Amino acid sequence: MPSHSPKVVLSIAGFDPSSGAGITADIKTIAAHECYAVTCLTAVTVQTTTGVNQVCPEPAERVTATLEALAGDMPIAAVRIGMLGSAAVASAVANFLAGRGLANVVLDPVLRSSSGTPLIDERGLLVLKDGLLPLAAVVTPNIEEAAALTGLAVENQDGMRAAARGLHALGARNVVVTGGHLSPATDILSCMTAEGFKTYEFSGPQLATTSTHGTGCAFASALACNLALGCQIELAVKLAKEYVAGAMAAAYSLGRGRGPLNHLFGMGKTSGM
Ligand code: PXL
Repeated sequence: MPSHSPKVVLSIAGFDPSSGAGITADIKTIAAHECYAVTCLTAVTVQTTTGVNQVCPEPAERVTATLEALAGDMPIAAVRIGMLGSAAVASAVANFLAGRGLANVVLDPVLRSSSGTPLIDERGLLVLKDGLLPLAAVVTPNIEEAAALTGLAVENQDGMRAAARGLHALGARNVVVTGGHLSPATDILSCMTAEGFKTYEFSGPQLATTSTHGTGCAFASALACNLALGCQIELAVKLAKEYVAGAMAAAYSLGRGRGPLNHLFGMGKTSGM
């Protein structure tokens, strides 16, 4: 029996019944990193691999009560913030973080599902930008989210770098703009340091797969785990990117739409049958 306690990683996200994205997917990613997952539900969705049919935000008071109860019970080593659903829930999360000063907060600024459904309202986007961005250790927009948050056109690596600067200007300490749809698939990490901005580039092959449902959730949760485990940001991003690539490469063919990743690909044989 392991004698040490695992690092506790908190996922603040929505519920996707198909477990490709959201809190149930995050639990798998966090378990795959040998951390302990606790969760705070922000919204219930009805969705499958083919798309999102319904979005129902949770009451903000329940979000606050959940976060305060968890933080009072366990030492939280990292946080992954995903879908927020509404401005009220986004404010509840921002107030909690401002009061607690937790380390290793990874903000995945989820605006739409991969199938295009809005997962936050207009006012919520403003709270995310003004209230949450400055509290995060790292923000992980994809290209579309980076464009929506900065108002810049982001179509290539130069655009990703410019958007990262724009996000620093909004108060973000570290920014990863993920460009999984680019060829080659390139992520840009931009860090605000005492000596100025430092930029790192991570390239990998673009994987020919339709199993892309929840890649953003998996990346942000893996990054939170790596930070919780003590990695410096550059290594944490590199390992998170490798984790997502591995989970995509090992994905099973499930569902009629964009299939889920195989989050637990590192756990040996998944079927003895
Ligand atoms: O892939 C984004 C997404 C979709 N659906 C739910 C989520 C998230 C991200 O957190 O929580 C329910």
